[in-house]
Amino acid sequence: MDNGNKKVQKFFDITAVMVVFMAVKFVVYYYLIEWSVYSFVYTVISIAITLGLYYSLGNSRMKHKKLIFGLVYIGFSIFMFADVMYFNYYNQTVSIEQFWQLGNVAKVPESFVATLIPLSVFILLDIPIVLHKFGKMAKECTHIDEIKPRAGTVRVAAVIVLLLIAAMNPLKNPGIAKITRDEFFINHINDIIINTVGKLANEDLSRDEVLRIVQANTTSGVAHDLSGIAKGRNVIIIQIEAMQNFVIGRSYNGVELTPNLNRLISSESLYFDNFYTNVGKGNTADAEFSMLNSLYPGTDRECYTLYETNTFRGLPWLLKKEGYSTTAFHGYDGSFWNRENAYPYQGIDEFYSIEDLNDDDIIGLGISDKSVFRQAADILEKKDGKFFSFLVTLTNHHPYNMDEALCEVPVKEEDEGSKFASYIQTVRYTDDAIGQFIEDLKEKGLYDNSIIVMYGDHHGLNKDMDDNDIYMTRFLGKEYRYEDMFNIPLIINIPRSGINRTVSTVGGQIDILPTLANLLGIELDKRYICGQDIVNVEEGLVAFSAYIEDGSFITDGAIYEMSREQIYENGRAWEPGSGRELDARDYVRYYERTAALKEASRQLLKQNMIPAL
Ligand code: GP9
Ligand code: MN
Repeated sequence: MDNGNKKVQKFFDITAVMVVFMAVKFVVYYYLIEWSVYSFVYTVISIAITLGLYYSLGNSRMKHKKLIFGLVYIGFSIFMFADVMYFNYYNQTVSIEQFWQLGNVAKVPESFVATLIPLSVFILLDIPIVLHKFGKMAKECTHIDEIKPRAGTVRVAAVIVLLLIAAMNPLKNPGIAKITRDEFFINHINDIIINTVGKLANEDLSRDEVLRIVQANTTSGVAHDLSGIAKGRNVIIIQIEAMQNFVIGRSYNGVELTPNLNRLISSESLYFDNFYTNVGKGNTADAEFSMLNSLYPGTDRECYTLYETNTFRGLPWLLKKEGYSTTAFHGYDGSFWNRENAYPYQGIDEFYSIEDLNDDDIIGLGISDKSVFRQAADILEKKDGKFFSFLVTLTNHHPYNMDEALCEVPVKEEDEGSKFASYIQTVRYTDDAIGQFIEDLKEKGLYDNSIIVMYGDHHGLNKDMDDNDIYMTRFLGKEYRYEDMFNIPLIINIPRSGINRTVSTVGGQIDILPTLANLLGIELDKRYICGQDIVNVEEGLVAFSAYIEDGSFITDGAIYEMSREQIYENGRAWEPGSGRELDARDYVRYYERTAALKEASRQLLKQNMIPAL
């Protein structure tokens, strides 16, 4: 070994050097999942726990201790890496409940790469140094006969017991609650406890209790404005991938971003400008599920998988009863989000996915919106009788890469290379596709006798990613906040109705079914409906489940963000738009209502309590 190499090795043999690398690992971790004044404390605790394991295992007589420590160290480092990526996307760390998402990540590789953060490499950089040092220590220790048998095992067990007590926080100390939420080890142990033992201990509510909760927390008014106005019409629902409301009615560099949607809004339509996404971790699938059933999605994963074979009485079932045929179209794999298995139980009889359609034009993940719409119009033309048709668009999907020849918006120099610039191109493309679809419907004589519902599924530009806040704040001329990120358009186009109205009551995907049922003049059993008819209700309310802490919500004139440690008083409320701080205590009743409705939705689904129609 030459001198230089020896020097390098000696340098890495210094314990202080190893600890510095460990410190960098944790500082980078806490920095990437939101640095706060407490992060120093968390860093110290995390290093202490790591060193506790390092020394107690290293100085033990345990067999295969090098292998065990190596696996544990590499394992939790990878977990930390996953945490920061997940946080970058969802604003939350990974729960064991989310392991299922690994499979989906592989199916959207472009989005995965776009979510990587270069700085996070420091979370993995210390691994060879720590393992090398551990190997040396372990080797030296095996020759020491003085180590008491089982002494190391007892120390390892002591570290684990201490961690368990901190994670369970039996005295409900608010300081420890914060640590439980944010310190890497304690947070994940706490998560494992909640999702295993905690769930087993959760009590089920009786059917009567659940139905009482639903009725007590939804305000089903007596007004029936616009009732039956679209009775008997074909129902066409277009769920638009990642369509946010800020593009509506706006131009960029002299180009209108959504000319076709704007034209629809100013013709015979209801336009809801205070409409918000209520998706959980199941993103697109949650938006669909909530719209179809007027239930809150779970916070953990998509209901299409969790409750695939439950009985439902959502929109397709209601319409089937009225003699409608039910068809869905989506230009990606039928298996994604478990659609192909779940749709029959949702009452959707025919599903055209990429396997069934002509994949003549691919953009991003799958068939382009224009091609899917064209093929859908041809299929719908051949339908006998009234139809329900559900189209889920795809081209405007993160990371919004599209052939330059298709990009119609000239980008300003200051926005070049940004996600924002790519996003407005695919938005404009999808808008164009919708315009073409409307023309096709007219040409085929299907337009006049239809009601066409269009809404976004969730945000496209996460305010905490890709410097979106900078570009968006410049575009909006005001700070880009949650109320902008979660704000999606809902447009209900009713040709020949003479109706043109903007509704500003707060609503979400959860409210589409009751709102539409009123317009279609269909009777609903409100006991199984967690949303409300936002044409007729006096006060809107939508609970958020993802990208912001669970427990957050929006109502008319106020948005509330729950604290990370899930303590209502520690959260904050403000006025949407102006950002003016409000007193959160004035809104606690809305929090209670949303919590009750989420629990009712969960119980209805978990216990499969919804009877078939
Ligand atoms: C995939 C598409 C996208 O089929 O619906 O899902 P998302 O990644 O937006 O949840
Ligand atoms: Mn989506």
